[in-house]
Amino acid sequence: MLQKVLIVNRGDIALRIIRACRELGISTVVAHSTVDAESMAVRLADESVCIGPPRPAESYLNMPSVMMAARLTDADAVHPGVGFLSENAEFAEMVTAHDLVFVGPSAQHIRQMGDKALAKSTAKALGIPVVPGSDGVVDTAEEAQDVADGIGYPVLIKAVAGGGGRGMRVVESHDDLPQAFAACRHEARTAFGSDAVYIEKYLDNPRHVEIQLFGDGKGGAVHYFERDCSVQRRHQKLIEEATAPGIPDAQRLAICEVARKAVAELQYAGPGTIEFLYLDGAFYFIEMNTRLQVEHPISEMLCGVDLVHEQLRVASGYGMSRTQADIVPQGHAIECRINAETSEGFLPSPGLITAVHAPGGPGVRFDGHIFSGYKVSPYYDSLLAKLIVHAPTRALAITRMQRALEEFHLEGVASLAPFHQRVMANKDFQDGGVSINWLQKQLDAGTL
Ligand code: MV4
Repeated sequence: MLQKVLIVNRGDIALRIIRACRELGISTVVAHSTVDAESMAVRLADESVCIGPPRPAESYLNMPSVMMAARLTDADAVHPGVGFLSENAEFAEMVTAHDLVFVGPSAQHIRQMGDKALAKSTAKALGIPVVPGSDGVVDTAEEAQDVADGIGYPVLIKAVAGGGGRGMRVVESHDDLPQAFAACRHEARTAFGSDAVYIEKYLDNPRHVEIQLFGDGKGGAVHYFERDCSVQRRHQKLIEEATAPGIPDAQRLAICEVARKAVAELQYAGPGTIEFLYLDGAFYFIEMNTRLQVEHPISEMLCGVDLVHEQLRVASGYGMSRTQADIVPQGHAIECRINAETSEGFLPSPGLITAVHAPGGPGVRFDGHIFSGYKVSPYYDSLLAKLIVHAPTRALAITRMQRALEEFHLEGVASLAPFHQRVMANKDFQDGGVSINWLQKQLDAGTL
């Protein structure tokens, strides 16, 4: 087993990794910025090392500083967590070049999936259904018009280096295309340093359904079923659930199996997520994330697994603890992301937390890093805690989430808890299967 892991992250995910390491007897070092010196992760880790000032570019994204921290503390592995350096192929390479274990997939797989056009062609070649569109990158507006005329409007121009909602443009007609094409390329060049784009049919009002996968790096892979992450605002997921409601079991299982086979074929190592849009009864691949995701706990609760244990096992060369037959989904799990934002208007609410009480009881998991005296910093994302519930049925999971949200108590900063209560009580949400535009429509209409 690995002996000492350097955790290059903060907040609840740093705690999540510390907890898994503790249970496996692995020592932990948390690399932190100056403002995070008093964090719960620093308190709970065996060691800590400051890697720079608050701004992420100077600390959590500062590769030389991180490598120095690994060397100084004699770590034998680096865990990037979620966000920050977790999908940076250059960093994964650097870690490996220094004879340290990168707890994650190979740099090659990170790079392959980071190029969204290459990810799509790879997925297609592996038998995964994709959105109709260009065969890879499109170089000229004329070529783009030919593709778009063929698939029909509206179409979406997407940056190869984009993802997570950045670098996309909808085009309604043949005549609108050249201007949008030029603008999208320009934006992509400015934002990502690459103006490569590709074209897809624009899917109107789909659901976002993603599959949790896990590979052993040697051609073995399992899936941990799917999550529905459609309740989002401006590309920020707010509520996720597993499994996806209202999709026939046979169809869910079939797409999970296609995705599992693809990841096995790739000899992919560690956790990964294949994202789909689901519209009119069909799945369409959009992206693959080559990291642990924020919402991984709902799959853990559904399947009774610890995905970070699995990650550390595979990184240590022990292989996965289960085969597909060992993975049995039970009941239903829901996660609410409790951000330090107002529940009316989603305005950031930094400041000092003066009191907090975490919910508990059967089927409730609170993955948070907050405590009384914690200062919510404006430098980082505003996630205070993930509240996850598990229950035998979806209806009981909603009731349990309502009960847990009632127990949650916070003073000093605003949170999304009241917003989540409104969603849990909403008829559309309770019916299940809302689309990615549902939340914004409700907010615009003042019906939530
Ligand atoms: C799309 C789409 C509609 N049609 N692709 C946004 C983030 C990136 N992961 C892909 N995204 C989308 N791709 C086609 N062909 C709509 C979105 C999209 C979206 C997807 C998932 C979750 C939330 C979203 C919000 C707006 C747009």
